[in-house]
Amino acid sequence: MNTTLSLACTALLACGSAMAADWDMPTPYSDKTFHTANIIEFANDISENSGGKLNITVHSAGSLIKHAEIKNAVRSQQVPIGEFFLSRLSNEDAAFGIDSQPFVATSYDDAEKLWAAQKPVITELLAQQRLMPLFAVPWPPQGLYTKAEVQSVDDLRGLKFRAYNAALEQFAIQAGAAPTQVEASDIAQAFSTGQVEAMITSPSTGANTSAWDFVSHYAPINAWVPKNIVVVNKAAFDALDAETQQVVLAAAEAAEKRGWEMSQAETAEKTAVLDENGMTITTPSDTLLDGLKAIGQDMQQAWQAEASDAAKAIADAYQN
Ligand code: PCA
Repeated sequence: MNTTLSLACTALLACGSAMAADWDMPTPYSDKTFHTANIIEFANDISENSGGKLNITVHSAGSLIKHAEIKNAVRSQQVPIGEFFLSRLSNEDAAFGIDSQPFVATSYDDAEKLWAAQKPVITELLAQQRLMPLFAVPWPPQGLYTKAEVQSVDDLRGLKFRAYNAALEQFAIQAGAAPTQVEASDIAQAFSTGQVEAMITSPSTGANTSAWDFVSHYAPINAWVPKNIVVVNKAAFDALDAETQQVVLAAAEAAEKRGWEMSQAETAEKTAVLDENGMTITTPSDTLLDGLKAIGQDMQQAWQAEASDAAKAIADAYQN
């Protein structure tokens, strides 16, 4: 060590803290959400395993940056890292939206296979924006919440329907419903003010928003298994020393594994919470499922017609 540097570093602590990085991390969903719990564990792993060289403060529920702006905030380096709902980027490239296409991947096994096909493609697309994916975790399969039992697609006609992305909006339109985009954190208010009267989401989001306060029936149609993704700005990542970079990558790998396990456990646990709170859980009829799947097929054809080569490559790899 040269003299200047050793003088500057005589107080080792001061030297260490000068090198420590503090990252703010915006996320869209509430602290009750398993994704958020998983991310807090990811952040804790990083501070511990880096010996305090990288400390991540999680700002949940859109409190620092609104969901719709998180990706661009990471891109512009307003923040170094963030989480968002992956398929919300489908307007940039259909490759980002394939996990939210109805009835393409409906189980965890399918979702895993789809993610294996999707990951290399979106890694390349995100790299063009100097973003790097760290890990992705699925929500439980998406089910239908209504104020009465739904026997067929006809029963959805005219319902004011909560949507969270373009694919769900399209699905609702084709079912004859009237969709409105509402963030997860605004669900209870949207129902209580009559803005919406039905929704498709996971048992997790249903239970976390006390869905029994505004709907009575839940049908696990398991229509798709969408993911959240955590991305980091490449410049922020590159500014870390090699050892800390390894700590981040290892924590990300552990978070992806833990997150998928948490998600699977949530499916049964949160469906039981809906039941315990008096909701009627119905097995969807064949008539209902056939009707919904027919909409899914139409949407898939439209998706294929407009998809980029990158997006089509995912579909091909997934189907083979
Ligand atoms: N919950 C989030 C996304 C998918 C899900 O299960 C939501 O409803 O907004």
